[in-house]
Order: sequence, then C-alpha cells, then structure tokens
Amino acid sequence: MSKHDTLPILAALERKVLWLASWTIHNANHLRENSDGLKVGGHQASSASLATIMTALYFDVLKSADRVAVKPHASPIFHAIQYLLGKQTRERLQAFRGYKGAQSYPSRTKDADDVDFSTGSVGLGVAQTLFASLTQDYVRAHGWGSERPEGRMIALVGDAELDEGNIVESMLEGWKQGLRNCWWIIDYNRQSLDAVVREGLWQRYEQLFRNFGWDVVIVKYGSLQQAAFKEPGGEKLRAWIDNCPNQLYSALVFAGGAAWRKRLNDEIGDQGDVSRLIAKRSDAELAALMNNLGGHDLPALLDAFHGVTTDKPTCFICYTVKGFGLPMAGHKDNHAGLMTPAQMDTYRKAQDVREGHEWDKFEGLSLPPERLQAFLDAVPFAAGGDRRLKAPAIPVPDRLTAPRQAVTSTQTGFGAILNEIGRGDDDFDRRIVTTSPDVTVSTNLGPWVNRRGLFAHEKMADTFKNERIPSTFNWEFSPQGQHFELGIAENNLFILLSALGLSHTINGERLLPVGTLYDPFIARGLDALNYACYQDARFLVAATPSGITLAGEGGAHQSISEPLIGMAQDGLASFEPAYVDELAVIMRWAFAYMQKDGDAAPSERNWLRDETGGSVYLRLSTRPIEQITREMTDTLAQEIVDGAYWLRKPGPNAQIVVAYAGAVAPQAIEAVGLMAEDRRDVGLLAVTSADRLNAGWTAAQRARERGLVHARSHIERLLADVPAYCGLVTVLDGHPATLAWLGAVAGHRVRPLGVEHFGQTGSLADLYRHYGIDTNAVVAAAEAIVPGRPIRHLKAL
Ligand SMILES: Cc1ncc(C[n+]2csc(CCOP(=O)(O)OP(=O)(O)O)c2C)c(N)n1
Ligand SMILES: [Mg+2]
Repeated sequence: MSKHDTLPILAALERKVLWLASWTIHNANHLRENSDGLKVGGHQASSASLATIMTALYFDVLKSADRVAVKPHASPIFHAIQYLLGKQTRERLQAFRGYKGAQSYPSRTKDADDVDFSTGSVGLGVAQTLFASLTQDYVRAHGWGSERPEGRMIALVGDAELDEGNIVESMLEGWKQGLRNCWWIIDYNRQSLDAVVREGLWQRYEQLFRNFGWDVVIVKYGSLQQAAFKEPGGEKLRAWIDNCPNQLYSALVFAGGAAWRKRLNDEIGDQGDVSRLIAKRSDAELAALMNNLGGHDLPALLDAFHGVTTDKPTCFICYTVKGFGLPMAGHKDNHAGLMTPAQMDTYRKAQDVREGHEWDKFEGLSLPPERLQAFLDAVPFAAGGDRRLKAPAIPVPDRLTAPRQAVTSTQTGFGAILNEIGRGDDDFDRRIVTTSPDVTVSTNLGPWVNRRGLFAHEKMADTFKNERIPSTFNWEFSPQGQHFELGIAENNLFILLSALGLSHTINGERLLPVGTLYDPFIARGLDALNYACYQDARFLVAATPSGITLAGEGGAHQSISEPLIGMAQDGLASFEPAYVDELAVIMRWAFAYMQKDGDAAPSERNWLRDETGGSVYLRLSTRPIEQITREMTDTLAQEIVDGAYWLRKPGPNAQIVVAYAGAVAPQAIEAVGLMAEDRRDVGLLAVTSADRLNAGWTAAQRARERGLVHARSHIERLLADVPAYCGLVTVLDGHPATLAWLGAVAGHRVRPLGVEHFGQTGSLADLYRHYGIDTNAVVAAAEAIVPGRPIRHLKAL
C-alpha cells in the first residue's frame, strides 16, 4: 500500500484510538459501578499526548521484532491499539483499572495484551530498552537467535521523565557498550505532573544525546505548519512559534482559536503578509494550525521514523500537546484531569459515535469497515504471531562444588564455585552471563572473568598482559566474553539483570544472569530491583560484603535492613548461608529455580510456590569461618533450600534454642556449647533462608484456614517438638526483626538479637560486642528468657 493510501486510514485509526482510550477512562470513572466512591483516574491528557505517535508506530512503523516500553500514562492508548488489533478484549477495557482489568500502567505480568516491558516507575522502562538492546547484541554475538530478525528497542518517554537520573546513567553505559537499535521517542509536551517544564529543555536534551553518540531527530512542526511557513509571512509565524514560551503556548492551546488570533494579532498582526496568513483562517482553522505540532502530525512523524536508515541509537524529540484533541488540552493542571460527562457527550457526537456503539471498532469512521479491517489484519507489528517467546530450560549439573577449604567465607566460596563452573564448556557454562557495577574483583568474580573474558562488540586486548606486566586479572574483551563490566551504577546493574533475565521470552534464548554488588547498595538500586522482579525477569544476585561483619569499612558500607528487603521483595527468594557447602546447594537450586515457569500451586511439603520460579538473592560475607566437615545428604540439601536445619537438634527437655543466620554462626555455636555445660538438650537451628521459612509458614496457615487441616510448613515441623516453655534466641548480622517472628510459629518466648543502628569501624570483636551479637550477648539473652536459675558455664566470658 502506498503512503498515499495509508494516510487516511492512519488518520481514522488515530481518531479511533484516542476515542477508545478516552472512552475507556470515562467508562471506568463515570459509568462502572464503583462502590468505594473514588475516581479511578486514567490520565486522559497524558495519554492523548502520545495518540498520534503511537498510531504511527504501531500501525505503520513497527516490525514484529521491535519491542516497546510505553510511557506509563499512555496505557489507555496502548490498550486501545491492542483492542483494534484484536489482542485486547472489550471486557478488560471495561474493567480498566478494576479487578483483573486492563492495567493502569502497561504490565508484562498482569496485562493480557502482550506488553513488552512493564512501566510505571518513570525512567526504568526507558533504560530497560537500552539494556534489552545490549542483551540482544550479546545473544547474537554468542551465536544464538540469528534465525530471527533483529528488533529495535523503543521507549516512549515523557519529557519530565528524563529528569530521572537512572536514564542518564544508562546512556553513559550504552555509550561504553556500543549501543545499537535503540530509539527513544520523547513526548515533548512541555508538561510534567505539576507544571510546565523549563524553557529550552530540548536543547539540553539534544546536546546530552549527541554527547553520548546518539542521533537526534527533532519533530517540531506538523505538515500544516510546514505548508503555512511557505506562505507569504510564514517565516514570521515560524519565528513567533520558536520564540513563544512553553507556558504561553500551552495556555493558548487550551484557550483555543479566538485566543490564538488575539495574541498573534497583538504580537505580529501589523506585519503585512503574516496578518493575511492569520486573517484568512477561521478560528477553528487557526487553532488546528497552531496545534499542528510535529508529534500530532502523521506525515511529519512517518517521515521522521522512516527517515532513519542506520542502527545508531536515535532520539526523537516530538513536540506534542498534553491532552491533544480533548477539552483539557494544554492546561497545566490537566495531569489527573477527567472529562465531564457533558464534555464526553460533545466529544462523542463530534466523533459520530452513536450511543450504545461506543466500543464498536469502526463506529463513526467514514472509511469502509472491510478496508479498515483488511488494513489491521496486515499490520506488520502484529504479523509475527506470539510475542512471548519460549526457550527450553538449560540442564543444571547435579552438584556444584568448590575445592574444600578448612576456613573460608561465603564470598570466597561463591567465587570458587563460579570458577569451577568456568572450567567447563557445556550449555550450562556457556549460558551463564555475569555482571557487576565496578565490583567484579572485590566481590570475587575475578577468577570466573579470567576464564570466560569480558563481553564487547570488538576484541580489546589487555594491555598489561601484552606488556608482560604481571597482574592477577586478565581483562580481555571480545564478542565471546561472558561478563558485562558496568560502571558504578546499581540501577544499571538491576536493569541489565532485568533485560538479561527476560532474554528467554524476548529473544527466545535463555541466559543465566548472575550479578554482584555490595549488600548495602541494594538500597541504591532497589526500585530497579523491584521493577526487574515485577517483570518476572530471572537472575541471581550475590550481595557481598554485608553487615557489620565488614568491620573496618565502617557504617557507610555496613548493611542492616537488607535481610528484611530479601524477605519482603516479591519474586525474589533470598538466602543467607553460613557455610560454603550450603552455598553450593543453594546456587545449584537457584539456577534451576530461575528457569521454572510452572504451576502456581504451592508444594505440600514446604508450602512454597517453587514451580513458578523466580529470582534469587544471596547475602554473602567476607568473614572466613571454620567449615563443617559433613556429608551433604539429600535430606540436608533439601532442608538448606527450604530455609533451615538443626545443626544440633534440641532434646525433649530443651530450655533454650538458638537460631542464627549467616556469618555469626561461630558465635551461635560457641554460645550453645557453653550453655550446654549447664543445661541439657540445648538446640541450634541454622537458618539459611528466613524468607522462605516465613513464606512457607504464612502459606501453610492460609491453607489451614481454607480447610487443609494437615498443611504444615518446614519451620512448623522443625519447631513442633520444641517444648512450649523453651526460650528462643535469634541472632544475625542484620535487623533483628528478620528472625523475631520465629517465636510466633509455635508460641515460644523469643529474644531477637541483631543490628539496629548504623555500624562503625572497629575489629570484629569490638563491633559484635557493641551491637550485642557476640557469644556473650547470646548467652545473656538466653539467660534473660530461660526458665529457672541463671545459666552457669565453666569458661568465663
Ligand atoms: C519514579 C516515579 N516518580 C513519580 C511518579 C509520579 N508521576 C507520574 S507521571 C509524572 C509526570 C510525568 O511527566 P511526563 O513524563 O512529562 O509525562 P506527561 O504526563 O507529560 O505525559 C510523575 C511525577 C512516577 N510514576 N514514578
Ligand atoms: Mg510531559
């Protein structure tokens, strides 16, 4: 079909998309039964701003291999487009923002109409497209997925969204990594939520993008304006538009044709030709001309998009009007504005939509429905079939191992386990991809990187090696490398993990991503981590060092709240093992768990939904501790994965049980040893995952409440035989609330020990004593809750 034939169809679809989106929002707010009396909202103005751009993209420019992150508030436009393409149902549109309805912000996991990337927290979806493009390149450089066409990774970006620093962080990384096939289309409506944006912002953007190696295309004037500029006096009009402040332009868009005329006549009306240019247009024509910014003009947009012939990252700055085509257009307070029923009625009539036919796809359009349907059936974007790709699970070895060391830390063990994996060359070894924000060496990924190399489009030798200068690390880049070295930006780490962790469904090629960072800096990237989990990306993150155990480094580097984050973060199973043999079991399980995609029903053994899979967080330590020599039986391995096991099972008369997690194991063991000199049957519970224990406990209780009376979680079984009078001391290098709930499982009195205040520098002994997580503190806590006389022990503390 020639461009000549396509334009009228696209223009009709643009009207329809805007109508359907507006109707969807109106329906949700004014027509649907809404017993709580609250308006559900829907961002009518913000959506309208992108109606033309998205029409041009989805119905003409996009290919099926392209992937798009849609600005959160354009969700109604996206759903309307999918409805026209037959991929969204009327029922879900009618339930927009309601239970199980089309989502307020496009959601990969909760929407049914093939959202490529979730958005909502502004900035993150934008950066996701950049990292998705790097991931696509990584996959292809490794020889996978070349049977599919390459896609462009596209973000529809709000202009105020660019204030989010994570976008700039990602641009810097994209520049370093040779970004290709990435388009960011800025909806330059010059409005944010609260107000009108600063003058001249586009110039800052333009320079910013060019500095990072992007092409910039500015789509400022629509075709009506371009034609008017060629009329006598047109250049004067253009100069006026170019000099008009954003606030004033927005205000005049809102005020309409008569206001435009008055203002233009006041400012440039006595200048001959231009007066005639203005005078020969009616108010409506004048408003149409002045509102005809490039971002609302199909010919200008199609020229701009089709004009790109390279794979260079490209930014389009498209001038738009927030609320375009609606009565609230341009008003600075329009962000959460809703049309009134009367306004909607006027709009309905103007669209020739009959009452009762509001959802009809082609209602009110003058083109024949068959022609429109035939066009929709042939839209290239929708031609490729299922957009959710699948990739088979990569078999995980039966065991992961590290050379045995008598005294070592979980961080060292982590590096050693990956180093062992790095020796092999089967599919499992090749599909692992590691990444770290400038802490590769200090989180112990160095040995793995030495074996597998760093990833880059081009080969880059390690100059130190070439110059024969001895160095522990071989820093060689090549397209075959398996490590992404990132600059220091934890947001980038988590967004890259999100992109790598969706490769199976975006590229049809599975990767097993492993990221490392320092535990306290999880907080820096937390929203990006949450975003990655919300999209159901699959990865393993190892956070190390952690806690006050980092002694000499001091309070700025000592994490406290992260164990609670690990428990509370959905989609992330978290572990804090103490011993390397536990870690090996957990990592093996994690690589399989990351690939699961099954039934959401919980297992009757631990009441966890393991079959659905998820991502995994390992909180690891630099503290070398004496390892236990033991056989890793299947039962023990299972308990480690379920979250806890008895290191010393309490006897029938136990008065004290100590439960510990992570690096404080030696303190817990010593305290139990001392107390055992005076009290019989003292128990020691090794907790490897407070998160999984807690989740299983909650799920089993819920199951019992629903009538499954025999439902028992792992922690309930472990504590079942502990006498009711027994006290429970819990201890970890992290917030005490992590384990405090253990007392509620079977009604035991509990004294939770942990860290509540910022750490500081000192020796390990100093700090453990100061914060009350040393051997002495465990014994003192036990003494406070144990029944009967004080505990005597032979060794002085
Ligand atoms: C991280 C984050 N902070 C704040 C918000 C709330 N918020 C939603 S939209 C918006 C303004 C967006 O302005 P812009 O990107 O220009 O889009 P427009 O509404 O103009 O279409 C804000 C502050 C959010 N969604 N995410
Ligand atoms: Mg804006």
